[in-house]
Amino acid sequence: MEIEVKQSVFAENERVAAEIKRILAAAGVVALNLMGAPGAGKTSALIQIIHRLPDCGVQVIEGDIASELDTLKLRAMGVRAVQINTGGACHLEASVILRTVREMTLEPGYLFIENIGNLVCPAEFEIGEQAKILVCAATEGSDKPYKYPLAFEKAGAVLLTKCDLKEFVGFDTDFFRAGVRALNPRAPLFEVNARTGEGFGPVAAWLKELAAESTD
Ligand SMILES: Nc1nc2c(ncn2[C@@H]2O[C@H](COP(=O)(O)OP(=O)(O)O)[C@@H](O)[C@H]2O)c(=O)[nH]1
Ligand SMILES: [Mg+2]
Repeated sequence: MEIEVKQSVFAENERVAAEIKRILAAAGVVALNLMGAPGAGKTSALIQIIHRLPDCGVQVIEGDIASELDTLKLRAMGVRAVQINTGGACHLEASVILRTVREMTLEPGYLFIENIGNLVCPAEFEIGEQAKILVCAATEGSDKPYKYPLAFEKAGAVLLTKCDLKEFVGFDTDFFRAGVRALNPRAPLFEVNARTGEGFGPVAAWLKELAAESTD
């Protein structure tokens, strides 16, 4: 019974996600779903990414259980950002994104959706994105692909953040990389430091390729 209910929830979510995809594609918008644990560095990475996509028509939807802190940070940079507060829900669902997208003035470019900080549930729900970017911090430990496989399996790209802290937390890069590769042979794995911006050039190049592919 529980399985049946879950399946119908996923099926309805996927139907709505497909509708979002149609709306975004018609508007020339490439959507990215940023997932990762609370504090992994999603917003910090997004800020670095935005710096490397000038004049690319960037819009952001910020998902949080509470507060507008990340949205205010982005708006202070001149970024068009909309806040969703779930009031407790641990992931964003397509129905919420559809409502939000319908209220936005869409312009061609990128729509980054920062999901709720959580390494589990966001991976289960499509929200109309072209690709999921999984943000995982070195401080979370090198075993995370082994313990939270779905998020890594579904990632279009993996951002290993806080690489400046690797040496202080004894991060084992080879173990982490092997875990990622076992689940996801193709997704690029970018090693970055959002404090300095190191490593974000290749991330921006990947995003530009993705946009070019989607307009082909
Ligand atoms: N040392 C270091 N700190 C980082 C890095 N990225 C983010 N942080 C810090 O980690 C904390 C959480 O970052 P935030 O971007 O808010 O994470 P979010 O909750 O995933 O959006 C903040 O204090 C950031 O300054 C990084 O690459 N290196
Ligand atoms: Mg954030």
